[in-house]
Amino acid sequence: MKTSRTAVLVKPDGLQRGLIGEIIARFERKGLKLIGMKMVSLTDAQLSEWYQEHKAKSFFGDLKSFMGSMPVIAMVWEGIDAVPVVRKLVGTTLGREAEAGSIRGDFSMSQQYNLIHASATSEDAEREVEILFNVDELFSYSSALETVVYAKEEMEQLK
Ligand code: 3AN
Repeated sequence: MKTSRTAVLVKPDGLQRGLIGEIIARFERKGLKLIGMKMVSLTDAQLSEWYQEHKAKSFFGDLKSFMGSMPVIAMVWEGIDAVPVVRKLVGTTLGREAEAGSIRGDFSMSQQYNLIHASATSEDAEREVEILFNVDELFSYSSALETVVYAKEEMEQLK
């Protein structure tokens, strides 16, 4: 168990489909803590860095132009094991096959238009948070919900 933070983007299709509130609500209800959020237009340079692992893929150019075509909602969520917890809530890449109950499983039919990005590993999360946010755009505060979301010994992990 490890307290961690993870980067999330509501992609242009999520914005167009009016799913920002739905997506945020799912993370809130799970018990994750929002520590940063903004609307941002990602530059080509930011997207090249963001998707560096897909540089050689055939869809790289399309993916970048799609992601840069309109603003996205960038967020950072925090909690114990936040990276795998958020990935599970998001669901697998291909929306048609994603588990019912997950965000993609409930709302996406596509491989590219899959509504949302979530960091795959803690290392990715740290890199992605750095691409998106300045230090003064991330907030540390105690959440009133923490004492009912986590048991006492789990709370130790949050310190
Ligand atoms: P995930 O977002 O589930 O981690 P990745 O890292 O494999 O998925 O892919 C990053 C993004 O690239 C996906 N969210 C999706 O928008 C896009 N993508 C992945 N595979 C394809 C594909 N075969 N064709 C078009 N776009 C794709």
